[in-house]
Amino acid sequence: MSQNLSILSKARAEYQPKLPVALRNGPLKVTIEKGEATESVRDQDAIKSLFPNTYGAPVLSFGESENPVIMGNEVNVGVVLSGGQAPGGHNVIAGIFDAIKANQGGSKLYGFLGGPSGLENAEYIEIDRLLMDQYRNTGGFDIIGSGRTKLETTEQFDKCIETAKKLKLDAIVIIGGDDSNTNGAILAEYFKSKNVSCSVIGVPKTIDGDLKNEYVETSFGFDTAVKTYSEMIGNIQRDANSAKKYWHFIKLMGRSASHIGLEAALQTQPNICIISEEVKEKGQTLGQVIDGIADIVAARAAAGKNFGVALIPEGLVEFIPEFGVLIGELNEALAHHEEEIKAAGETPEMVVVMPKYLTAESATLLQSLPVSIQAQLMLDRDPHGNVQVSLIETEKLVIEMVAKNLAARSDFKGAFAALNHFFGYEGRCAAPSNFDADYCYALGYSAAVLALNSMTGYMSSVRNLTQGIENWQAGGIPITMMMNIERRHGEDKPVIQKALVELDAAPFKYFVERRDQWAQEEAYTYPGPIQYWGPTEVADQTNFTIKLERGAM
Ligand code: FBP
Repeated sequence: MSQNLSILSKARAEYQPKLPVALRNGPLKVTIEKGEATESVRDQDAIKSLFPNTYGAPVLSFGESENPVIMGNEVNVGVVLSGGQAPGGHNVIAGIFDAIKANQGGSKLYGFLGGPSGLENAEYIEIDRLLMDQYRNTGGFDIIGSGRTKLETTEQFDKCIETAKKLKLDAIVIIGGDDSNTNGAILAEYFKSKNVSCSVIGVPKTIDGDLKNEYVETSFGFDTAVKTYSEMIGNIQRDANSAKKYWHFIKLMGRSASHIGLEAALQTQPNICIISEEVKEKGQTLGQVIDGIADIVAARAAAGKNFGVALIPEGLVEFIPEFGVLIGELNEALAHHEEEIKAAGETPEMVVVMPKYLTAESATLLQSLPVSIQAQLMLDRDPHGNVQVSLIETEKLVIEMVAKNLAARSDFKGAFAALNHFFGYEGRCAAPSNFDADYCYALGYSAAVLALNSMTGYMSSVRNLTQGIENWQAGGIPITMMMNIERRHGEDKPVIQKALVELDAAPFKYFVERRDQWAQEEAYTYPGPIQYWGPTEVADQTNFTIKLERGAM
């Protein structure tokens, strides 16, 4: 396996990620300080009963050790990449690789192919130095691939045990989002209950930025992805402000939470940015959201400005209460009356049949939508027959509805020429920023230290991220500590709490204080491309979200 290296990749391969002080002398010269026994964030009794072997473990903090270096034992570690790509994944693997090789040159790192199914079905490669060196500081997950198989059944767990035994694994590192880390914790508990002496350790990954809490300051990949989108948004803003003839509606990835949209807004200061969590909190209807956008378009037009930039989060429609009801009713109708609805033919004919299975409110909402969106809602189904919300072209929906809204205003005398964009895949595999390159390498290195010390059910953690790398604090957080019970697919499940945008937290407040000014003025900022070399205040910058959340600006 080899990859074609660009000039940047070749030069970047030379970059040596920086490590927190405690890890700089190698994995053998690390002390582990154990905190108090921990509790889950909520539902303590229920979580404790589900995790009798791993619940309550202490938070671990790594420190520098004065001990002389004695060669450690050889270990075998397996690594799996789970879910959507996020910049820096290769550096997590490099961190694990370098740490276990520094511990003992004969240690082996296995990479499971194509995500969790590779672990389940024992499809793997050994990652050697030659292979590893080609992927250092590069974006993507292509060294071993990723996948979205969920490891959640006893049968799957038993197959993982077979894999662990076959490869004599001391540890499995699961690099994933909230669901994958939840399942990692369940796997750790299962291994313990079966006396399988293989640790399971998680690493927080997702560009969406929704896997974070008091101990996990950010998920890796968010920084790079948002900087990439912000560069593109800045470029579009400059074009809009030069040509002065288009409105650009840009949908930004982020399946559920609006962290990406909010951070991109803080970096670029657009005229409009919708935050799904705010829409939900205010109980806004789609009509009200559209009205608010149209008001800004109209006010700018009145000032002679028929142009602007609006950011729309990918998950918006799911946060609009009436839309959630409509989607639920559509799923029900299609599940119970599929034949009749299908027999009616495709939209617009379907639209005539469907409403009789909907409440009056949902029928009205459906019929108010552009026909293309009605088709997406009724025809694009996932393998379980449900509406595929992530495929709804929200940016086009918004444009059509704003145009209709403006056309109905007798006092609107401006022009509304709108273009749509969707930024998502453009950022998920970008070459990691220095922040993500360093953070990921440190997360991987810490995961290896946890593995070498037989710690299981932990998430690798690096904290104090806004304080300069010399102050970064590496360690491990028990995954059960982040859990609560939530209703999923009709069942109560232990899950890691998803972190949505908090409306009383500093990043959102910062945005709210400025957005009215940004709406009417061209306060645009143009962040430009990620800088990999140069002054530290340029090349090693983190992002607004983490700085505001941590009180660092
Ligand atoms: P993860 O939660 O697995 O990190 O993936 C996040 C994400 O990038 C979302 O932002 C997006 O909605 C989704 O993946 C798209 O996934 P896919 O590429 O599988 O369609």
